[in-house]
Amino acid sequence: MDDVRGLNFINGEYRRGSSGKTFDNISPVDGSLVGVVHEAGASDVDAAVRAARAALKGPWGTMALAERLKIVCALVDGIQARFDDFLAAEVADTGKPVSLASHLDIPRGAANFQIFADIVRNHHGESFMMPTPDGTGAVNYTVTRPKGVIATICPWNLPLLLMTWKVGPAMACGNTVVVKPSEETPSTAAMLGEVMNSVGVPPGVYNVVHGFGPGSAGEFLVKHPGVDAITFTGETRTGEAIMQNAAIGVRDVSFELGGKNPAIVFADCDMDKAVEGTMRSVFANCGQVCLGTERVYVERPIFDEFVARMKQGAEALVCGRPEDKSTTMGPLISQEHQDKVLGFYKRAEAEGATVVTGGGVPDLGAELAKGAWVEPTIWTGLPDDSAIITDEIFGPCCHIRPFDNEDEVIRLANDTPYGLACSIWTENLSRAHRVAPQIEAGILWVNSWFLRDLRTPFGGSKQSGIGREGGTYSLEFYTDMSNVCVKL
Ligand code: NAD
Ligand code: 6OD
Repeated sequence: MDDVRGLNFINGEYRRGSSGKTFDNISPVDGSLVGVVHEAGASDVDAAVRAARAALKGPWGTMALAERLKIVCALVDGIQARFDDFLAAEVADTGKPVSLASHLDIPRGAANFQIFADIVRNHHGESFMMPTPDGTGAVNYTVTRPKGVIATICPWNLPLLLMTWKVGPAMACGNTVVVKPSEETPSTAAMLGEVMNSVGVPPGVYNVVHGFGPGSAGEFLVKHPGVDAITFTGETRTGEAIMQNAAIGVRDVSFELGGKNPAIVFADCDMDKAVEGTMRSVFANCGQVCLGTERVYVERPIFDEFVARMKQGAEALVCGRPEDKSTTMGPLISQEHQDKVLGFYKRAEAEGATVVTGGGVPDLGAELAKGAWVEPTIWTGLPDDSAIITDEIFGPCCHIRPFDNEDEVIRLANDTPYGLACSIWTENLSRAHRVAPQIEAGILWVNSWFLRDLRTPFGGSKQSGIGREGGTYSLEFYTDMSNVCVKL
């Protein structure tokens, strides 16, 4: 029997791909083989979409809301019951420290089902009474129905978490899904099929097709006319390609895309909190968090101290095997991504950056030599138009630049085509409330980073996304709404 982590999951059953092709899932820790993945062909994608459509009409579509939400909540227990399996699979695919995945990826991957079940259970429509010329009046009320078959295209940085962030609300709202996990991290999406079956999710509600983007499962899926809407997390350029296909048939999209997020550190910050928070926002998950900071602006009087403390923090990070308790930073996702990040490291030096720390590949011994390791890196001294300041790197690195006043730093923070997130560090509440609304980003944190209340709107401005998900904002995307107007 093949390992389910490398199999497609269609209509409640695991199967190899009709393409007849496989690809290797390689560990970014040491280059070893994690498993073999069966690439879905166009006919698999077609079968998955057809199964999803049939389930919409069948038991899932006709099930009472309370029963549906009971099943969605059971997924939380189902994942928790196999916590160690999900943890091991996520860690094997990504190389991230067990300490991180056990606190973030798997618990949030499960919790996403609970929060949206609760939100759907408590959600109510709107009603409006209106006068009419004849004096009898009319009443309007809204009704919702599932949007249909949702294509869910996922990235590799927080695989289970970012997948269930979309599948959770989609299923709670009564939709069916076809998931295309990243080719780098196929395992937990595939394993979730077993949990779906075990808690009684009807066949066809949740489907998984493996493969790549162009010319493969990703493109086949977003082009499929049986897909009603597309929810995607990934790079902005990929979003552009998907949107072109979504235009055929005028399908709705929800996009969570790339960023080049700033952090703003005012001289009146609590220095310990600002350093601790910025260390996390720059280096957590080896810098592979869409919300992560790559541009740090520090008010001049505290610039030198802040840079020195960040250097000290970065040099204290420990790269190593995920299971080692001392490990605080894992590898990048792949050697391809390592090449990209190291390209930026070289470019920074060529452009005359001061390398405060890092800039290369750590020597972790022969065993890890084939892993995708890079050093945590900090630069200063680059011009504002350097590619290091303008382009998303998605690695454990940042550039730190001094500023002199609020207007200047607001202009610098907004000087980007992206607009995902920003952290502002200040103990002056008036300043926090004054500056935050002026930053053109969807998610603004004051004296914190990645502090998530799942009821709040989440998403990016400008080229960082389209739409917002989270809380009732997810329901806007995953449901179709009608107004019923009754003349009295
Ligand atoms: P990516 O865009 O390369 O790939 C994402 C997914 O899209 C993968 O499953 C891939 O196979 C698929 N894909 C690629 N081309 C496609 C096509 N033409 N049609 C259909 N599917 C296609 O992104 P990635 O490298 O996996 O993830 C890193 C990127 O994701 C970064 O830019 C990061 O900022 C972004 N991201 C954003 C958020 C957010 O919430 N805004 C969250 C996580 C990651
Ligand atoms: O916390 C979330 O809900 C979320 N979507 C996080 C995204 C992180 C990006 O890497």
